[in-house]
Amino acid sequence: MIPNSETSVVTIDRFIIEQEAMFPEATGELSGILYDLAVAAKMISSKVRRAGLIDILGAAGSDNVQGEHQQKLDVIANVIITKAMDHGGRLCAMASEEEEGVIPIPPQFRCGKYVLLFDPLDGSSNIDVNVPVGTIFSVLRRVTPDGGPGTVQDMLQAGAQQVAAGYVIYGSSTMLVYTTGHGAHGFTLDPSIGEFLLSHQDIRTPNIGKYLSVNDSYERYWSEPVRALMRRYRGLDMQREPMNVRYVGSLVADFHRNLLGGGIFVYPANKQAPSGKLRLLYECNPLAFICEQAGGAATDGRQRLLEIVPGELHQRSPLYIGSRNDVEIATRMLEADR
Ligand code: P6P
Repeated sequence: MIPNSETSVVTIDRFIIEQEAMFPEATGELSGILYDLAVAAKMISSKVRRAGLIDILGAAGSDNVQGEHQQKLDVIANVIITKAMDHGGRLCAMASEEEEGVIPIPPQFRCGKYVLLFDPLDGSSNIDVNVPVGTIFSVLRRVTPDGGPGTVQDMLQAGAQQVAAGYVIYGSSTMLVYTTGHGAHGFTLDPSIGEFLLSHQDIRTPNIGKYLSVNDSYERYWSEPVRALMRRYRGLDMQREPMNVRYVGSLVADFHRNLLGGGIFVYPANKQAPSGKLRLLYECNPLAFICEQAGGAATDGRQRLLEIVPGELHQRSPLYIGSRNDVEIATRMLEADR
């Protein structure tokens, strides 16, 4: 446990260095990726915090009073991450929810041994109504030979192969939560000094949740086992106490509340979306890695989510993620759906 008192605040840089020191074989490349992501997160946070002023400065797609062309914040966030990460020599390729194909490392920069997949600003449609939004990222070790450019083959790995994963939530405060497989740790941005400070070391999520996060406007499209499962979570089949329903329609915000307070986020398959809505590689997998590191669990309703071998970059997956006991109920009750 790294001491964290008023006199010895732990910055994310210090934490990363001290975690790396625990692994003599570490080369520092993964640490460098995390540093650079923390810088990108601060830059995006600064843009998101000013979003409310966009009407004064000019809405996305228009020119503002200074005649500057306004871009959508998720496009801006995508550029920020891509430019922050493309020159460090640690990545051989990237992939983004905002871009169809693999994002190559510019030829003037060295290719490294990792690939980065990310959703630069998930839930961005909520920005206009001041609901928290988030960035989600996943890091994999390349599987193609070191040295050359990375390919989509480096991306299409099961989530269990992730070497790091994390998210940033731009809420009442900006928090970065990440794991490298040695616990899940949260850092809160102190805007007065521009530093992420350790605030939630070794997060543990309660085994039994308080909260149920689901958009039940899709109920008529769900299978009967899914409907039965939701009745169980709501206590309607008298098998358990009802869970409190909390759903803001922003994945990172709903996931983060449930991670800290205990609960389950559910986005089932439905007749309109047979694979669900959420993206496996850069939404479901990174959150599942963090959730398992915090003692929780994640499934697509059929198997452990991190064992799914993806077939395409933007593949979707049903998602049941959160408190272990609540996910196990889903696994049991959805067997009939197999
Ligand atoms: P629905 C936001 O668009 C998002 O991708 C996630 O952040 C969120 O959890 C989900 O979609 C909400 O989807 O169908 O409930 O509006």
